[in-house]
Amino acid sequence: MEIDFSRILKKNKGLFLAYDQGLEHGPADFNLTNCDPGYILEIGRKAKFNAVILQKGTAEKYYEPYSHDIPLILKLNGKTRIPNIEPISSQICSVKYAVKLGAAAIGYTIYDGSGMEPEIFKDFGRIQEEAHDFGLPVVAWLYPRGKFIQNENSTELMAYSCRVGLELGADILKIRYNGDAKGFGWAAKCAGKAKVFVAGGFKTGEQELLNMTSDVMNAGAGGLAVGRNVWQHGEPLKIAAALKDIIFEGKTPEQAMKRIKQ
Ligand code: FBP
Repeated sequence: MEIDFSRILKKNKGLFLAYDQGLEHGPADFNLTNCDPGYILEIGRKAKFNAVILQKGTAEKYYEPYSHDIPLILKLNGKTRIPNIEPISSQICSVKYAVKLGAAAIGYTIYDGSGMEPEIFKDFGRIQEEAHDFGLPVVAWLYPRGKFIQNENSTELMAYSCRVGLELGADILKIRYNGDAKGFGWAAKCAGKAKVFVAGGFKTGEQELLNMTSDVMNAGAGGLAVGRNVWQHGEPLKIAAALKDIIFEGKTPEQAMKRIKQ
């Protein structure tokens, strides 16, 4: 079956709003406002993100009223930051159930290089085929982690993660950017026809975020899947508009900054 990207990408590009941090990091990322999934979905709707990324539980309880306004990327696996074990993110939702919840794509975290890699790859192989049978794009978080990884931010591993994602059959690869624009260009080449998206990371300064977005877009990224830098921002709609200016309109960080200052 043909993979349908039309619900989550515009001109082959996208800006996704990530909100799975409650499980991954715990409520330490939240305050009284952004701990409410309804607040995040309102940002997603008003700022016209291309998709929101949720876990099963938040999608079940909050997504339905927004289902006509913002496409859903449902994360099928997850873990907390608590156990000190080799990284593995367990599957907690099936592709079939994701479809039932209205997902336009599914998300899956792969810790490439982890001692649990054989199990992770086996599970991913299965869900990738199931998702493609429904025509759903597969978004893979590719994070090199675990006791065998010496420097998870190396350029070599950034490119290796991209190649792993391509060869495992992911359609969109969500990786961390290490600040090396030339290396990112090589990583994007290694991803072949898979699209490379960049995670936002810890909340940084606006200028830094816009510069990063511009650098990766110029180096071949397909967009951003960002969370904290938007929903921890005092003016999430303005920061989203600035990111869209760079991703979809090719504006410079300086031009995009006007969105925030206006
Ligand atoms: P942020 O933009 O907030 O960094 O979110 C991106 C993301 O990939 C989330 O989807 C995920 O919950 C989190 O980062 C995982 O980050 P890590 O494994 O580095 O703690």
